Amino acid sequence: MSTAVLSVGSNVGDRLAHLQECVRGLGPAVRAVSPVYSTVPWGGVEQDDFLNAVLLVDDPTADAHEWLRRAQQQEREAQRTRGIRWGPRTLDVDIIDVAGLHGDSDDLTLPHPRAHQRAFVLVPWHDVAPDAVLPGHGAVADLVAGLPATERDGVRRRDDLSLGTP
Ligand code: A4P
Ligand code: MG
Repeated sequence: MSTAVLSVGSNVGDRLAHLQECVRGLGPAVRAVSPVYSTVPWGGVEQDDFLNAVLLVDDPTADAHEWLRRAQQQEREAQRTRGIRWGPRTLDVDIIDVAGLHGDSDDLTLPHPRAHQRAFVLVPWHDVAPDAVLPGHGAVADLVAGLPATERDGVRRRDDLSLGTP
């Protein structure tokens, strides 16, 4: 239960710095970082484009709720405020998968219930883990291939930006 997939996103302030700071804050648990993508906002709220990436993290001492705690700690450190659902934010850290677990509690649903629909999650995840599987939905490669063109075209890889190597 120690390996997790995190989606990180920002569309307020210095977006790249927020993502870089999050990687730094998660420390040695970060095992791989995807390329950075510029992404059209998902969810119908009019707002600026996001930068998104996916992180693979591993820590044998961390269970699923510990990943949520660490994710929310990074959001707090980015002065994230909780306003409109799916609205603008300095940093969003979502837990996409924790070691293939299925689970639903008051504050954590695994795998992330909207990940299978989101190019901003699937495309960078596929870059960093081409053989990955999203529990209940199948191979990430197949999910990427099956994305509607409008969704797929909403994410653009930014090779000029980087979160560094762990
Ligand atoms: N929660 C339950 N399961 C999880 C999980 N697997 N990972 C709970 C993270 N959190 C989970 O989240 C609400 C509550 O969900 C948390 O208290 C946590 O206990 P929130 O971050 O307070 O609110 P939110 O993020 O506005 O709502 P929600 O529904 O989590 O939104 P999402 O799904 O995080 O979407 N468009 C682009 N292009 N890129 C983005 O990164 N992000 C969002 C946010 C919308 N549109 C986007 C992007
Ligand atoms: Mg969230």
